[in-house]
Amino acid sequence: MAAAEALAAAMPYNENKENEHGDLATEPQPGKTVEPKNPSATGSTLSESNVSEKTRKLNPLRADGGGHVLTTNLGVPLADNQNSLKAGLRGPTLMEDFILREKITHFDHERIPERIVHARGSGAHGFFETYKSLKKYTKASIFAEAGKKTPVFVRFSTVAGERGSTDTARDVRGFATKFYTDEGNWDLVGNNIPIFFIQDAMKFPDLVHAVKPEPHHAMPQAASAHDTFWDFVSLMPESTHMLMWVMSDRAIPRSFRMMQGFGVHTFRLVNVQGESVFVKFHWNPVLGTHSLTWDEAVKISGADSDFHRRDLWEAIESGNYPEWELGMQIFTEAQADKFSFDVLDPTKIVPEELVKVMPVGRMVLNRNPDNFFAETEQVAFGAGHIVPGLDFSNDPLLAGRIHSYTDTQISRLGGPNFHEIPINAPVAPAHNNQRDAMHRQTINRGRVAYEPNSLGGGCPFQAGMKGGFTSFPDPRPEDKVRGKPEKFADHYSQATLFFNSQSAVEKAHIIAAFRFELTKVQVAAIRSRVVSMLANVADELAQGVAEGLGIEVPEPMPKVLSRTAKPEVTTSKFLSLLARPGDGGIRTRRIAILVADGVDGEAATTLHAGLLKAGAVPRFVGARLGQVKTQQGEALEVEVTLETGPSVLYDAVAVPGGDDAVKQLSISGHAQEFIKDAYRHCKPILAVGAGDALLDACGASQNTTDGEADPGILTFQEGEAREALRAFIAAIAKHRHFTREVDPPLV
Ligand code: HDE
Repeated sequence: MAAAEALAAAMPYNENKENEHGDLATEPQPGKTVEPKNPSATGSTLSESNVSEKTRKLNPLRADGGGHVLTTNLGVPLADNQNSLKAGLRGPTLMEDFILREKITHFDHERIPERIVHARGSGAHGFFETYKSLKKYTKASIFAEAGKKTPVFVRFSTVAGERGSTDTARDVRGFATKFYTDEGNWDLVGNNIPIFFIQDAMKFPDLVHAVKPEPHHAMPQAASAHDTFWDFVSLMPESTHMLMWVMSDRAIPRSFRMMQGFGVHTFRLVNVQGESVFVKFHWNPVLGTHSLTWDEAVKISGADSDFHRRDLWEAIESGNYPEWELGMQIFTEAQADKFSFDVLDPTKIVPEELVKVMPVGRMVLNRNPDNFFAETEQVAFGAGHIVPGLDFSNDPLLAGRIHSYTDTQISRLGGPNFHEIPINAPVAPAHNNQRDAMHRQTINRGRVAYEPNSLGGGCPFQAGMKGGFTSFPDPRPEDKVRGKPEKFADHYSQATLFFNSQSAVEKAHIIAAFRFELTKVQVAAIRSRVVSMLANVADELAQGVAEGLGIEVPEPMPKVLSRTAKPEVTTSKFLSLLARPGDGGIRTRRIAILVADGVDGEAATTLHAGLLKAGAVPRFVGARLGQVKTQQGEALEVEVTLETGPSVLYDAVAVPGGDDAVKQLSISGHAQEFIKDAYRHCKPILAVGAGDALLDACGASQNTTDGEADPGILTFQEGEAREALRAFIAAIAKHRHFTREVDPPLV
């Protein structure tokens, strides 16, 4: 089904949709009730720990309410769900009303603590498919053979904002994937930026306290543009490289579907012989990496603070399943020892020129959660959730994470049994002697809850070195110390590499982002300290930011190392967003077609149909809902209003022409704003016939820019809608047309 048709159908909940996913439909579905395994098949009888069938029938984990009468939580049918029990119609409500009390008590406790970081997120189900066997490197069953499919659940998030905060804040995005492998759950809890602010877990609470709303007045929400954040990072030069990424357009993605993901740390792969190599994980989106502009991101926050959540949901509902390729950078310890940087330092990348990214599989997200709370909110990722064939490196940031995630789930999800919540439960059967605790679901049978035992036939028993998880020995006898290796102290080489690898437009955006953030910082000394840090990265950067703040570039911040190892590469083409355009299509791009009475209906419908056919989501946008009459005398249904669907919610805009329509639009403040914003945000703008006049009225026509012609402003004569459509599609596929960018922006 074409994207827009599906979206237009408003997508009611489809009970059968699990069956649309081909092969996976027959496989265990995380979050779904899994039928209990046959106890004899697991070799265990007395210690069988799955929920018994009887319990499941009595207490179904999934409830849809269809065809049933209302009951209390204990199954008592309700005669009246409208009125509390009163002594007389105008009398007091009685304590005796156990039905009201149960309902209100449950409601009072509906909220659970939000995540301390990454509170705001959106999730989806899907699968991962391995391209070819990686047995040479790892015994992980997920990578054992070509074509092997593993169910996944992914949660994307922002870091700093609270649960209800806006989606388009400038922030790192979480990209956490839970693989339900047949040897247990593996969580790749990554971000959309390949490095991090700090090098050691010891500093994480400080970083988070600094970036979160300031504690005295709880402001600002979901923003790093405030004093405490910049105070902290300017005293932590190791954050310089990460600041480059966070001030780049990476931190304002167009869509979760259009951003990369990274495991950040160096991990290990371990094969059946016990040999190990290092690995870095990369997710690359098929649609390419695309970003918003800052002005647009700010305005989207007002127009639709669920912008990314809605985008992900609608894409999946309309059958446009987001897809990423998983890549691995694999290298040996001996290679790593020769690098100019330390691979255990999470503030460093391994440049792709140095170690290629090898594609190993693809991930497709093809099912929205049935219930946000039960799945997306209760999903519990853990950096310590790994499976045989994978292992940790000694990255000191990773070490802290291995501890932190389980610990945080205990208070967030109310105890240590969070693994029993359907979204967290493995599809691989779990057997052990852990028992009891808050909210225990499993009814363990038998009297044996210890190992070794003879009374339970010795079950469950150790899998042994071959089948079980074993840690790579990594022999490195050294003294216990609190300290860091010397290469960790090179805080600037890779920040410079990143900046120098950006296009001119991206550099300008980074400078503008620093300017914006630091302008909001109240203490001048902090602003100046940040610029002194940037002076160690690139003159152009420090100069640009200083100018924006109205100060001189201060002395560069003293460096810890006077000499650093010569970097292997000084620019990397892989670091520019523009180098990752994706497959060049316009699928799921949202296109506004502005209409009013008298619109050229032929042009409008030709554009609408053509865009729909190309997989985009066109919308007739008008002053109010209802119909407009075309110049040909036909009726055209307005789908969205200028008021509820401003330009920032679209990727491109077309003005189909028709004298009367253009006259009306030209005097509408909303329509003018629409075009001006599309122009300011460098989006493709098409005018057919008289439509050109609206562009002129908004200062958005071709000749308002100096120099180069703007390939994103397209004008065609009346009757040329087909030619216009072709050119428009090509321009949309380019995403943005930055040749027109001027700073400060047009008013
Ligand atoms: Fe996290 N992080 N983190 N983090 N993190 C959490 O776990 C933590 C770090 C990341 O969608 C928490 O369940 C420490 C790096 C994601 O549910 C918590 C350190 C990276 C998510 C926690 C880090 C991440 C979290 C909060 C430094 C990228 C959201 C709630 C030592 C590789 C997962 C929770 C989701 C969430 C701790 C640093 C990614 C508190 C201690 C580096 C994507 O446990």
